Amino acid sequence: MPITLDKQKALETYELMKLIRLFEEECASQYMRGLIRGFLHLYIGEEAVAVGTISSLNEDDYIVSHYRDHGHALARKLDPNGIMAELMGKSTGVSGGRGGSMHLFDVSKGFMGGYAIVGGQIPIAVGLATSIDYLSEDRVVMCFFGDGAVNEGYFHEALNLASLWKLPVVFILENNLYGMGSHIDRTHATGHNLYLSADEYNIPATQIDGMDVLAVIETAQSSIERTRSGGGPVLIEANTYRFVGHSMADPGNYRNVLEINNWKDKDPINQFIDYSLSQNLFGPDDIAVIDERVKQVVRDAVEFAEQSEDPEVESMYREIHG
Ligand SMILES: Cc1ncc(C[n+]2csc(CCOP(=O)(O)OP(=O)(O)O)c2C)c(N)n1
Ligand SMILES: [Mg+2]
Repeated sequence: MPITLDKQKALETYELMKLIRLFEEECASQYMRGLIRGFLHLYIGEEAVAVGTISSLNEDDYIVSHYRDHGHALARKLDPNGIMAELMGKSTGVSGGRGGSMHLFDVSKGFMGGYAIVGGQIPIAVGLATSIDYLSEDRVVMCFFGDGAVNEGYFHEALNLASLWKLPVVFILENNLYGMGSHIDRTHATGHNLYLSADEYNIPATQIDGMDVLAVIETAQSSIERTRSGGGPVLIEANTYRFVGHSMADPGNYRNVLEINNWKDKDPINQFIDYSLSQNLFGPDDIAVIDERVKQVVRDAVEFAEQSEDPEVESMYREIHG
């Protein structure tokens, strides 16, 4: 029996996914204008994973993400103005303009960072979970990583410890089939069912359709519940796809149009609209209102970021820990 949403939850789910999509399309434009510089990894196509999982957390739970972190930050309701300002390197950015796209951070939202080292965030998540355990807090840590991270040694070290110490971590493996230009057939010995790696460490793991936000919500809710009630870590492998290149610098020649179009047919936002309309959860008028509101949020974010000041040169060495 699939999960059912009430109207308010359905509208919120749609709005967050649409916000991520439009915000990131705008990021691509601002990158082309030269106002966002450096690396820019977009999450377009993967929105259902961030929204379905993060909207199922409590406000004081922790989140640790990777460099493809804008979607997670927006789903966690970090201020879109502060995110855009961070992308443009402004002092009003969520990390003071010194982190950029890959290092969004907001402790007040339990958003403990995007990290650029593939899989480097996984031991950090386990460290946070150790602190929760030590302090006997009622929190969980949600840790996002890609298929590429499964091949890193510290993924295995971290899962081993998390399981041994029954730590409250919900691992979210975003399997978008590629690590940069390499398909998982060329990088992983099995090429599929990556979630089975968790078996080795006695961690319950599930594989889900990451393009179906309802499936994501359903599995996220039960997995979070299990971990929160002392059941130890869990792992969810969400099968998904990025509709765009690895980063803005990637022309994507390693994928063919047919494959991309097949995945675009499963667009998580379109699928959710079709479902919601067919179930009378909301109507075209609701969609029009939300779309207009989201466009305004994105416009405001760009204006805020453009008008913000660059960080002071003196701030360069502030908050650096060696
Ligand atoms: C330890 C390490 N090795 C290599 C890189 C270079 N690198 C950056 S992103 C990336 C691909 C990672 O792919 P995946 O984990 O599947 O995440 P996705 O980009 O698909 O979301 C690589 C190899 C890095 N940042 N860190
Ligand atoms: Mg990947």
